[in-house]
Amino acid sequence: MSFDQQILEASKKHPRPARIFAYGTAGFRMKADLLPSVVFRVGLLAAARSRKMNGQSIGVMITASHNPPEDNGVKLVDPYGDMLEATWEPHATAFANAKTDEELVEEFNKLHTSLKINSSAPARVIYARDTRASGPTLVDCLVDALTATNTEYTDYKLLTTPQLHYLVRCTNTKGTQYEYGDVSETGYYEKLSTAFKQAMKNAKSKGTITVDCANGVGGPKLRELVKYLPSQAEGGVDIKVVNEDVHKPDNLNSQCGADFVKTQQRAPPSSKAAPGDRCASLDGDADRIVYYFIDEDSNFRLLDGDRIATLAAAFLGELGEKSGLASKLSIGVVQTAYANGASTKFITENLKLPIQCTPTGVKYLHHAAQRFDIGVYFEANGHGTVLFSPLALKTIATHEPQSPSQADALATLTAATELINQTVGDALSDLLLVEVILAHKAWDPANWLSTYTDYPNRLVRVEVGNRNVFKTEDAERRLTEPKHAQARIDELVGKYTKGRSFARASGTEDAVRVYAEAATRAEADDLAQKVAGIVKQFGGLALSK
Ligand code: NG1
Ligand code: ZN
Repeated sequence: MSFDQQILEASKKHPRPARIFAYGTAGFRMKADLLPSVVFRVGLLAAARSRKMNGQSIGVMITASHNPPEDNGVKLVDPYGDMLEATWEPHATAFANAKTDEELVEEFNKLHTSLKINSSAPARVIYARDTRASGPTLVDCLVDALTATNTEYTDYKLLTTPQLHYLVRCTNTKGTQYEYGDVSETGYYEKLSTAFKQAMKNAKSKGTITVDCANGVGGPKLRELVKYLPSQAEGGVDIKVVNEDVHKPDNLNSQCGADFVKTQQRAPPSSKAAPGDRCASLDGDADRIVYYFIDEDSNFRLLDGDRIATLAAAFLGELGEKSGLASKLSIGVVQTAYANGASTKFITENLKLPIQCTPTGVKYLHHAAQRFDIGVYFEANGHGTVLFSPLALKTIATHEPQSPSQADALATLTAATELINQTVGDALSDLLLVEVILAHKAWDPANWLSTYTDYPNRLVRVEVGNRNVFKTEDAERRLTEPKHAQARIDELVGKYTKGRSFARASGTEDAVRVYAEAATRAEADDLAQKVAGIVKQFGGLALSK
């Protein structure tokens, strides 16, 4: 079967702007007005991917996460709910960059031939979007591609990114022994709330939390989830939802949200939190979360992805021991070079758990985490989850507890496997997990913070002539190119007590990021500035060649 004519006709409606596109760590993301052709072409690829995967449903999420309101983006979700397989990313890039409608059809057919995709096979796509004003127009572009390729589709309208990942997995596992949950948004709330209630059964304290939803899709979705959750009086938690205005598009991620809080190291100006109040912020599509509070001396204290990782790893380790499963389940933590060195030290020396460092981008962390029985992965910015291997799930499900206390711990561990989103980092699921852990430990945020002290650090964004000249190795911790740049950084770092610094090209912005840690804040700032100076010099040199 040939779709040539249908694709040609439809593609004419979505002319490609003169620009080079690349499917990166976050799919395609840019100013929304540049995206119609990209989304149309991603739709074509989704259809091909579904056909290649025997008609399993592929997810398409239209979102630009924590970016400003005028941006948008699109990314694909593979049948098991994880991110698009890396070998397909270049196909997405090739589709997006095809110069003419004819060339696009050629790329489409070339892919079918080279991968032996049967174009008569059924194709299925499910999709959703965040609250951006450009979303509906981009959905129309997607639908044009799905129609042109005779693809069956379901429009889930507004969802958080992790909700779509959940639905993709549910859709494709329905009726199998791996069924993940009911194929509906309600199914998502039911799965999380049932697990939360179970996990809270043996908790020591109950709490209250204020959640800033970045004025994004997380707002209405968290409000919905709350309806399913027990309140503090009912043995659960009181969740106060703030920054949930999705009707004024300009408010999205503006002066609030996880990215604002993490990068500015302060609470949203609108926050009314009193000292000690537990607060959290989601990002625009609710796949990131960070916690924070104001301490007794009125200082802002951040509990970021590293903190959630250490909290979760410690708790799951304890549950493993208490339930008599410690020897049967290996726990590991996956971080990137941006993880604070103090968290890495704490995990190695106090929790005595293995750590793996991967390049930036959740797909790398996710894959690395799959190698452990229980793999905890978080980026410092708050994106992460915990993966349980099929063997770990079986071990937990078949374990016979030897005492009532083992039974209690096992019940909580079992609930955790249901509560934690297995497809992707999920701010709502992570929120409930942290609340469960704090309730079990009877901890306030200050107790949580006191587990270790972060090393002072600074992240700087450096604009250079050409960021692509910066090549790295060792999970992005060292530069291999430009030549001599790393030697200059090493020389500098050696002069600082507890100094650590690295530079890498951003995958999502036209810039190089420099990270530095040192014994004091002043030294960390100074080191970051000096390394940024080196980067500027080499970035400029490379351009002038
Ligand atoms: P880049 O721009 O490649 O540094 C940023 C974040 C990543 C990840 C992606 C996707 C930092 C330092 N980098 O990547 O962690 O979240 O965006 O959104 O936070
Ligand atoms: Zn996000």
